[in-house]
Amino acid sequence: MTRLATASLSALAARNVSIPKYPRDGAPGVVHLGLGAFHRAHQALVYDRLLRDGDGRWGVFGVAMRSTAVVDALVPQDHLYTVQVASQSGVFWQLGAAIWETSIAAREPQQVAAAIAAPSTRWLTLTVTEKGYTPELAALVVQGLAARRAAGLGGLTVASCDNLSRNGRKLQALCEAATPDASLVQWMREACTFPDSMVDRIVPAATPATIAAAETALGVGDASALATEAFWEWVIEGRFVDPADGRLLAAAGVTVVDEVAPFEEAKLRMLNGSHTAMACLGAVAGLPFISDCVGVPAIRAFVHGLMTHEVGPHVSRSDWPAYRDALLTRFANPQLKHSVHQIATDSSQKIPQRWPASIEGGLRQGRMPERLAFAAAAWMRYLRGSDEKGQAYALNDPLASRLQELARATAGDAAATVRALGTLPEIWGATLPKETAWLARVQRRLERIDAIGLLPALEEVEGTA
Ligand code: CS2
Repeated sequence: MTRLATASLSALAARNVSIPKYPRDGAPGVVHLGLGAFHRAHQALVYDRLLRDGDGRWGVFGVAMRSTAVVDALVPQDHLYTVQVASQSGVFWQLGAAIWETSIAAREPQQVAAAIAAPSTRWLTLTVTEKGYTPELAALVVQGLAARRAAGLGGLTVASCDNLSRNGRKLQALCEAATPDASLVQWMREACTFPDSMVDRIVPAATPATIAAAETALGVGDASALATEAFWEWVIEGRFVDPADGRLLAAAGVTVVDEVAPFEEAKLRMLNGSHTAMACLGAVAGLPFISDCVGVPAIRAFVHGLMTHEVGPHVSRSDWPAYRDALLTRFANPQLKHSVHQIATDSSQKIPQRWPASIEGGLRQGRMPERLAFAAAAWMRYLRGSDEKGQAYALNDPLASRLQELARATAGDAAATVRALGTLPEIWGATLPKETAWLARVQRRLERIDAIGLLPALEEVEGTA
């Protein structure tokens, strides 16, 4: 099988894949940190669109933070890859050509800093996951920015695109804390911008099945092939070093706004909050994919009820009922093999962004968030590391060993589990560990899950909520 590369592009053209005509050997204008599936199927395709429109400044220097796998697959393919886009109206394949150079931060930090400091670079975007916002990350960014300043170059638009609320502000604060040099901090404030942004597209981790589908559909081997949905959204705060970029991004389909918070809040709590809930339920019940979860009527009713009664009423986006309905359709997309274990990865870092605000919102109004209590109990059951069918699975989480130890040591004693896991401030915040009625409800749900199984226990929630 011929491998996808510049030399084999005619094979793709013969299969009706649109081949970009732009040159790919110029100097990249964007450095992107976090070269995962999400970036390749989302922002890199927005940059591809800008490049196709004739603006050569959006080529990407893509940085994998640690793993070498993505770069190893892309390099022999001249950094080309294909994306299968699946919606109700059918499936089509798209070629991603915006990534021009790559590097691995853990192996070649100097190359990454040099790319940030390159004269052609105008933007720095990041998808490094919730746990990636470390002092080491900030040190790398600041090293590159400091070199720009020393060389007399302009600043960058630095856009965090992770699922964190106020992600731009957080990254800016982290960068400022990374240097003792007050004049550099001042320069970052004056010469750079750190807009908040919300990105959305469901992109499952690549699977051998997607790679096989690419071979069949396209007649070339693509070790980087990805599958995604048709929907995508990028909402960004209109603070750019070059103000003209706002208009360019808008023309490529990006939503440029004054205030990202309402979009970000609805997305984190409704989409991601439902995802994490389904991930825990599905992992415990032994349902492999999100589409399997929403295919179970009780889980679908649960997610609908969760968004309708426990999340939607506390978000500021007034069109949330339509957003909810669209999400349920997206979750049900049978083409997306979105693994519950992928989403359950790093739950300790995700839950704080996704659940507590809704729980606290309900409690403040005197309403017990029954479904979130069930989700919290399911998470505690999930941490034991094997499902109800007896299948063991690995926990992937920076706190995995501590959480699993607590979950296992207290298994069978729901009160002890909730005392151990329901009171961790790094996950639940300052308030919820003291909400005794809430903790009692989580305990009750965990008792029922253990007594009769997750799906029967779920039916009881729908009966009472
Ligand atoms: C998911 C997200 O893995 C997860 O935690 O909830 O990656 C989700 O698919 C994206 O945020 C959708 O935009």
